Amino acid sequence: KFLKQKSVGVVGVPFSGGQPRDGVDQGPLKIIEFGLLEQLKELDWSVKFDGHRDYTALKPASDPPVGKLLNARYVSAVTESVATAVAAHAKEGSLALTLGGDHSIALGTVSGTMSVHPNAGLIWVDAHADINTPETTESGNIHGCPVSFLLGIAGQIPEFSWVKPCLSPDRIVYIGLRDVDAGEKKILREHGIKAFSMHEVDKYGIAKVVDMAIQHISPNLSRPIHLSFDVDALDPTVAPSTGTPVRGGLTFREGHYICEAIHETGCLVAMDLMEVNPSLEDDQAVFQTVTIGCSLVRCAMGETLL
Ligand code: NNH
Ligand code: MN
Ligand code: MN
Ligand code: MN
Repeated sequence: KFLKQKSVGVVGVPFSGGQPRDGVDQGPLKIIEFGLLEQLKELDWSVKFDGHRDYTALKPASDPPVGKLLNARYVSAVTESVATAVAAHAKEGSLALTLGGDHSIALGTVSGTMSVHPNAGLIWVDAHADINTPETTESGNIHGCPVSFLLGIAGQIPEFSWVKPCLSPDRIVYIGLRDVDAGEKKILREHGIKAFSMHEVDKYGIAKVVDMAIQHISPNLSRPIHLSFDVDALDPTVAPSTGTPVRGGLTFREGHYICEAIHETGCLVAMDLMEVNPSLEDDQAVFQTVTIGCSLVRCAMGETLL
């Protein structure tokens, strides 16, 4: 409906600077090695992949903390480049699929999507709200902050001058939250941001939750949808290889149901798959996490059970 053709532009972002654990930069490599691009071709998508990006040249020689923010210059440079790549795919009328990497990358993906689809709605599937501001962040890890930058509530940070507020509080909805910092709870409340935590998933069931989430950000399917999926939204028993696992997460089927239902809207214009870290846990855990990552993407892009 909002795409010009059944074509997907894949952006592989081997970047881990938004958080402290190495290895998450190997996520995109593993996912593509696993065969995701061929799998999407099987689903009749025309696939454009310009290779894994190399961001080493963007790494500043020195990147001292900006207030509490860690690696601010590096994160800013990489996410700006991601925004350009995502916007280019969106401009061509293709779906933009970004493979991370840590979730700070969404600063770039959502900016890129909104530059072409300015009224798009954002569905953020995550254990965490990632809405800390440079003031509220306890960790200084920018992967916990991208949403506040997108909303324009992060204040002016000269290092991030390229970021334009492109999201309004009524165009984002969360699913899967269960580890939200005190400062983030306050922000969610003050801005009236719609969030379905695991409590609501238990209470209403995933089908009703996804229905309400979609209706909130794309009433009557009137707006394009950007899906930002952090694998830590899933329970650690189904997606163990991620930097900040939190128990009590989405089941295998709940994760897939979200993607299937979003596909059915016909409104999906961009998807992020973030925080797959193949250096954490054993081989079996990595296999499980990469496998589920690929199958979530396939479901969002039209794979059905029957
Ligand atoms: N809220 C914490 C922070 O800001 C944790 C964020 N970690 C994530 N987010 N993995 O998805 O540092
Ligand atoms: Mn996240
Ligand atoms: Mn998370
Ligand atoms: Mn946490």
